[in-house]
Amino acid sequence: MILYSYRRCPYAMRARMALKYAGIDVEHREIDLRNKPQSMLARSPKGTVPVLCIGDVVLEQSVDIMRWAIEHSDPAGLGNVDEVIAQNWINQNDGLFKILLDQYKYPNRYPNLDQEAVLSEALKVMLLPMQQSLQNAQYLLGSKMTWVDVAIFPFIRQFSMVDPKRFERLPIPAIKRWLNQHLASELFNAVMHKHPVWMD
Ligand SMILES: N[C@@H](CCC(=O)N[C@@H](CS)C(=O)NCC(=O)O)C(=O)O
Repeated sequence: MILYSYRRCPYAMRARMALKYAGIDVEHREIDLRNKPQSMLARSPKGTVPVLCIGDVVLEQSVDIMRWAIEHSDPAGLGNVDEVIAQNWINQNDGLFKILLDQYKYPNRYPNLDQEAVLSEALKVMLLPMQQSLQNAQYLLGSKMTWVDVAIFPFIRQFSMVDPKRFERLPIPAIKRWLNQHLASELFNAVMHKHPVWMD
């Protein structure tokens, strides 16, 4: 099994965490996003990571890789979710919030946007709803961690790192608690090792 990955990509992080959690060993191929290996493009022409090749089967969406891993093995019950609620969180994160995250992270690509307005939209569409859930329960879907926490955590991490001081001042204490728990977790740290770039 081969996983094409990029260390800092939040989609690749969620896939690596799910594979690690499920105890699935893969051949890790770290890519250079500006010089993608032909062997990856031949299997997945759309050219995004993560890509998991399982024999002839190619999984080229991070959520599909997570689901596949958890179906294989789910020792702590990460897959026990209400599918509709789970999918709503993922849609909100991978849709609107990801757009705002890019706008917030790369302000020079969006010179017409006001940073404070972007931040306030991000609070409205994602961070405040998360804060609401996480102040009522330890995890996004309740008292048990699920794959949705794992899937969303890398994006909140990225958001927090754009301007850590500004993030610290945001009125979202439950998210900070949740984020710190994931940052300190064995699972996350086990998938952040550096790999040399793969050459075909
Ligand atoms: N919907 C895809 C999105 C993956 C994605 O956009 N990955 C980014 C890196 S974070 C990528 O590979 N971008 C291609 C590029 O930058 O050329 C998934 O969930 O796997």
